[in-house]
Amino acid sequence: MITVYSDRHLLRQPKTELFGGEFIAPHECADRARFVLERIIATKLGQVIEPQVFGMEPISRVHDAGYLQFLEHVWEEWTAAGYRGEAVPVCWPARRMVQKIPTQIDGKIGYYAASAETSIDAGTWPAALAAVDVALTAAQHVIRGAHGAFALCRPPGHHAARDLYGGYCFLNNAAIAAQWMRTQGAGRVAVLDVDFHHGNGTQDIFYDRRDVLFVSLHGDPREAFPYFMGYSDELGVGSGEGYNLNFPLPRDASFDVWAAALAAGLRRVQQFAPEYLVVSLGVDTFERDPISFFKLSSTDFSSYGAMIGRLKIPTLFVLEGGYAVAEIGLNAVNVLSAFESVYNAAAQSKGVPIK
Ligand code: OKP
Ligand code: ZN
Repeated sequence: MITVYSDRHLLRQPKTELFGGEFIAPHECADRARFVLERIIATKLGQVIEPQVFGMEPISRVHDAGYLQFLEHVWEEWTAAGYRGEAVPVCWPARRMVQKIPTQIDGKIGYYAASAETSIDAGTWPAALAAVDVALTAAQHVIRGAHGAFALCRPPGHHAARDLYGGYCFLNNAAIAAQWMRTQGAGRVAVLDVDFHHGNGTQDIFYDRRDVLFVSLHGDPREAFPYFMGYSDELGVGSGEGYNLNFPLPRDASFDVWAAALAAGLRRVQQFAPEYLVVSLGVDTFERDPISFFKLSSTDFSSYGAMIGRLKIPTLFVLEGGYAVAEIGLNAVNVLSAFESVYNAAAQSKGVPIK
């Protein structure tokens, strides 16, 4: 399987993450990508290529124009205000307050932030743009006939809504790629989110649409970030009703419980019969992840990679979370290689040529 990777993720190296009332070293760090890349090379998963540049057009089909302007200029406005630390919001348009966009940067950042752990610095915007190019380049490989492709991108994207950043995310790489597949002519695209956290951004973007199915398995929002979305009664709205499917799972969920939810989600994907599948591949479901509470072992990642491969739907994998840095490469590549060997075996048995 081809991996798309860019060194430009190195531009995203925030110094701080607000956690438990302290500014700590961010969980979402550059070593994550480095370890995944090293594992891909060590296991000879396949070629690693650089992204092409796609520009703003595919991004503006998913995100709000004012939001994109904000992200592009927040750092210069923050420093122009005389602040010396990284950009962090401290107030929000909470319940019963007015949803107008302030002109001052503290007001603006509060308007566009969903949470405060995600510090912004000078390199954040160019790194987020490069991550989108990684996802779109990998999507292009799938459109051109690859069974699978892997977008090794960071910062991650699935918490980024049309006009909200947070949860370490700014631009929704997976959603932009799914929309781009539609723009390129695919009738239906499914997004399967297996990150530990609910993909609230992706749900928000496609909530009123029936052309993009969204399925997410995640920690119960009563107990886990993003807390305010991801319940099972969120089914979509308008013509999108029935095209959003959430599987919130409890703290003690074993792999059997998790895999049963995945099987149910995959049945819905099969019934939807998309041309392409986009997997938001967070590996923070791992038993030793420092911020999550599922209990998957490294071999469980192979098991579920095979389950996805059995669908035989051309699939774009987009990296999301995973914070047990030493094992992130093992776990991510276990999904990809099991997917690939099962897909190829299924293709052979049907006499379909292997790409
Ligand atoms: C990003 B991704 C809870 C703080 C919340 C944010 C987690 C962002 C996860 N104490 N931390 O989905 O992996
Ligand atoms: Zn996550």
